[in-house]
Amino acid sequence: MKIDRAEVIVTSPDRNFVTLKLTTDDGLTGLGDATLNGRELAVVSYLADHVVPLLIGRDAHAIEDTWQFLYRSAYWRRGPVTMAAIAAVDVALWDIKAKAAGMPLYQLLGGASRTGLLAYGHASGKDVPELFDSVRSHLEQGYKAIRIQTGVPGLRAIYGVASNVTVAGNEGKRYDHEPAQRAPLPVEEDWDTRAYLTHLPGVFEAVRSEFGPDIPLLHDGHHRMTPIQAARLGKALEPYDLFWLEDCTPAENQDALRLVRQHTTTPLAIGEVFNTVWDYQTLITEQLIDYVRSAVTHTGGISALRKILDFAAQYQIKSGMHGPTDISPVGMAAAMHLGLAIHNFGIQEYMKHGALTDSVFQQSFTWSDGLLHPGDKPGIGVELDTDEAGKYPYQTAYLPYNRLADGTVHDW
Ligand code: CS2
Ligand code: MG
Repeated sequence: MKIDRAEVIVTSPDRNFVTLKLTTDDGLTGLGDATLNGRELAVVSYLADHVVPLLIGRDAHAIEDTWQFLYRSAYWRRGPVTMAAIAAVDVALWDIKAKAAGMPLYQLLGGASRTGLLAYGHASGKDVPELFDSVRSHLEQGYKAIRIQTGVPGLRAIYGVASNVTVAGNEGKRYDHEPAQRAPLPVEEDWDTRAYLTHLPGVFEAVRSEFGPDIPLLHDGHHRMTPIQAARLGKALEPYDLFWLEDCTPAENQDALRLVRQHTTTPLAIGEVFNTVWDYQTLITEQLIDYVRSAVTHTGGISALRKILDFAAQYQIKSGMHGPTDISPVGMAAAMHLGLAIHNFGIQEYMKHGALTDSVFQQSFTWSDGLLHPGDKPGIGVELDTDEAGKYPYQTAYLPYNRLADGTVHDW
């Protein structure tokens, strides 16, 4: 079975998505997500100009060889663009192989290790009353775990608080999930770590007293603290028993997490911006984290993320796959199949895509009683309606960036 055709499909229903569609000489098709939020066109070119020409005529069953060929023959290794492109090829080939076998992909990955995937959603509010409304809404939607993000007094616009984000043409809509804004330039947000560190423990005190001690609560520090600040926050949040504190400090310097780990027992999740196992090596071998945050889309695909998670399993570290709306329905489906099969599954991030996105991508996953399941259709269970996709051309959109009060650019 040979790869006969490879198409890079860019569509922007609710946001920009990049999808690779492979077709074999006997008519089977496979999809892979190659969406890199804010840098989508870089991956489009990497795929269209440098990968697609190499794929035509290759054995579609040779997934591992194709992965190794694309990784090693490029000479220049790693990086978000390269690994998103390789991920798209990898997932599309797994989709094809599972269709050829007549099985849902998770069966080829070892079969189901659980009945469904615990998922968490993003509750947010510019203040505590608005946050409470969002938590109640997520509980009503059936979420059994909830991420908590709020505004900080004195700060104008802040990550993760939906009401501060207005996507052009959607003014006034509440965007719980789409930080990338459709505009020619990135939007500037403001930040003050001291104000944040002072404010946040009181927010979790209020949430726990309103909603009780049992519901798993998560928080995303979004790379903004120094290690000692992260240690201080982790310690301050211990009374509120978080499921995890995410991206507490930039982790290019993996050793920085040693300092955080020394000071707090709050579980730590890191890795959504990582793209190979080498980004995790110290974090895993020294058990400096509790959850691997990578998405299939950003880490070289199912073949690569499976290896990372099997490595992490030896150190009692679990999966916490990234799943905001900039992971497309194809990327989400790949995550669900992998998450269902591995033993060390932890939790799956699940931000619901918009209606327009759902009209472009026909999905077969289920969401019930707080659990996701990829479904049992052969392959990954997603089809892309190319006519619908064609209605929504790419629109320039960037993630915001931060400046401090004195104008210094800061991690967003
Ligand atoms: C966030 C993301 O979901 C998360 O944990 O970190 O919303 C992140 O900001 C976006 O995926 C960036 O594209
Ligand atoms: Mg995050």
